[in-house]
Amino acid sequence: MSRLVVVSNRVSVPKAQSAGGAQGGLAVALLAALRESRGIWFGWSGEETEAFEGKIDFQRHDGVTTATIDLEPQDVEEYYNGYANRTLWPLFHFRIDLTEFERDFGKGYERVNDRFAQNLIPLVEPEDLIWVHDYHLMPLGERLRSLGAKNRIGFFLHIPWPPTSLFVSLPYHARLVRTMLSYDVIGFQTVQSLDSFLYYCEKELGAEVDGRTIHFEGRSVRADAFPIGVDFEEFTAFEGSGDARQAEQRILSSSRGRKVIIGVDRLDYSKGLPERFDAIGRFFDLHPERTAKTLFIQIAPPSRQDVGSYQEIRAELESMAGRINGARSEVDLVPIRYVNQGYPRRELFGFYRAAHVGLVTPLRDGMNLVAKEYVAAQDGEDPGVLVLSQFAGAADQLDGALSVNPHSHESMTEAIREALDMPLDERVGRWQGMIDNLRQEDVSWWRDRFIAALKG
Ligand code: ADQ
Repeated sequence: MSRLVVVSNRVSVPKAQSAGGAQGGLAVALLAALRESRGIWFGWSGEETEAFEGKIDFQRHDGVTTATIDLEPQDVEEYYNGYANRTLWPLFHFRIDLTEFERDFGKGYERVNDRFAQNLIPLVEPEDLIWVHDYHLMPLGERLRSLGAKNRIGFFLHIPWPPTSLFVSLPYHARLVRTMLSYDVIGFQTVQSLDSFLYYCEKELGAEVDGRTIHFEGRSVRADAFPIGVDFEEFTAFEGSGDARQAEQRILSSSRGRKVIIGVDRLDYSKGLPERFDAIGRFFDLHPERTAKTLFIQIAPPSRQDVGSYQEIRAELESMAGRINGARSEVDLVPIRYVNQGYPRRELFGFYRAAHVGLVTPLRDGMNLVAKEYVAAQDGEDPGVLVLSQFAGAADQLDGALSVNPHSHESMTEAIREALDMPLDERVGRWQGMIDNLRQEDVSWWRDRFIAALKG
């Protein structure tokens, strides 16, 4: 069996059993595959060092080796806060207004990809399968090839691939995509992203595209859609846990009979939070009699606090939540609870289960696992309703959700009303259609399909 080498910006170090449930489904799935193949997970430690001197920190847990390097402050600023999070992230989420094009960011990005390749290559054996993750590391395959790697190397993009008309605003866009054609397999979350990529390769690069195979300068690359799923077994097993039940009870008892609408997101402008808050405010304006009967809980831990646009959206949401509550609260009633902290996954399970409506309304999202987790956490005898943005990758699979356009407050307020009023038989019917998909197309299905493609 070939060994698997996973490469991502950050590495998830396997946790001791007692901390189980704190790790995300993606990490759990990748660690399982790494364990089976006695593989390596390589990436940035998340730490900074004044001068990088080639030190790799190796740790071994439970059959998996993690290998991490520190980055210099300039690398973190240019590669991570810069090119990854101020250039590629906004552009790939269709936010050209927030996209910053700085020459130094691009240089830092290439430098760190070089550094990853130089430090990884001595660890790679000839038969290893190498699986590179996400937008931080798009050129890594080409860097590894230039250092002599002949291995099968695959790349999976967790975020959307933008339409060509947007993508070409990136300086050196062709250079970036040409590096990607050093991979053997390139995976996207959705067919829409796949099609945008194939279109770019054909029209802008002049590659020959034959179905899902790209022929370019003597190489053949397979591109395909591999929608990521949740770790269904692990997540639904939380049903029996005391922590999940306690979390559910915390919401049920504190909401005192009100119907609960929940949002759970990293605090990020792609998640459509101001639009969601605005829709909630308008919903209360349209239906004032429901203010005392409805509670909106938004859980949104801050992320990427070193980037200005993230500080701005945080301030914007605080003031929106304050305004909406200020105008509608009573001494014993607050319509919005806005919480800036993350919770362990088993507690999230309980929160999802207590909520009558899951409001997942990103303006753009590669997949969105919260939508899938919300459905997986429901009680099949009395399930809640998922309200889902048409612009989340998950919308392709979750056809039992109420689909909304997050830019339209009419679409959002109407879906919220419909979800709150939906009769039991319709809720059950919609949920059943989705739960089978979540069980079958789970995170192991996603991983196994990608690895099968990578084996060729
Ligand atoms: P993210 O943008 O981080 O990921 P998402 O898929 O919604 O987005 O969430 C990933 C995980 O974070 C979920 O398992 C969720 O439970 C957890 N999470 C989110 N908010 C949380 C909170 N408030 N507290 C605790 N946990 C929270 C990127 C892409 C997505 C894609 C994933 C996986 O942007 O589109 O679905 O990768 O490929």
